[in-house]
Amino acid sequence: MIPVPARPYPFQLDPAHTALVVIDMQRDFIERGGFGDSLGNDVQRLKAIIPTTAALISLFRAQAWPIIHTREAHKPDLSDCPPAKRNRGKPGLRIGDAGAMGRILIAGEPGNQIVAELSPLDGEVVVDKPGKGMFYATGIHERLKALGITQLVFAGVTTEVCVQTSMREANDRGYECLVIEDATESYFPQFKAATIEMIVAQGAIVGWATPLASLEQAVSGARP
Ligand code: C5J
Repeated sequence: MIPVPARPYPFQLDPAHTALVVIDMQRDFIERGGFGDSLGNDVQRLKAIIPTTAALISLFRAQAWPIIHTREAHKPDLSDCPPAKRNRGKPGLRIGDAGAMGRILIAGEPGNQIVAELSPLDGEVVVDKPGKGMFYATGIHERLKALGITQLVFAGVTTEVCVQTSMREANDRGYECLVIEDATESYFPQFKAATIEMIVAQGAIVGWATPLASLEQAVSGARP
């Protein structure tokens, strides 16, 4: 076990059973002209975590620990997008509508690709998820179980929507979860702060939180 300084108390990282999950670092949410931008959000806030997230991915690649990338993505025929989800938002800017980077949140469209700086490598798992959470209708739980994964380290966007939902789903399925605070972001700083507090409250009721530097130092200190 590698003890990682974290809130609310040190996280005991089990290197043989840990995977990184990078949530929805896709152009739709992060680049100008994407879904997030078209809804009036400041995408710069999300773009700013790309270097930290890249460093986190590099750390996992260097250890040959598994990496999972997710995308919020619907089928082109929208058969996996309930009307209750599609009908929200501004007309013309809804899921499946034509945007500046192709159809919004549709698999295969330019805007649905993970940003170039964080492109998955061959062998890394890429999960297209129709929900906010990574477990709903994806089969990822079975894949993680087959790999023997019991701990998940989380990064990505947005903290209070897809990251938090995925952490809560993971928590209920028995995973120990650690979120890297400076590798996740929200369009709303107060939502990010509140989410981290909710996660670590009540003795890590959802999981643990730590900055990347703490994880890096713990892992490098544990090297033989
Ligand atoms: C949102 C996400 N915010 N990836 N998706 O709709 O958090």
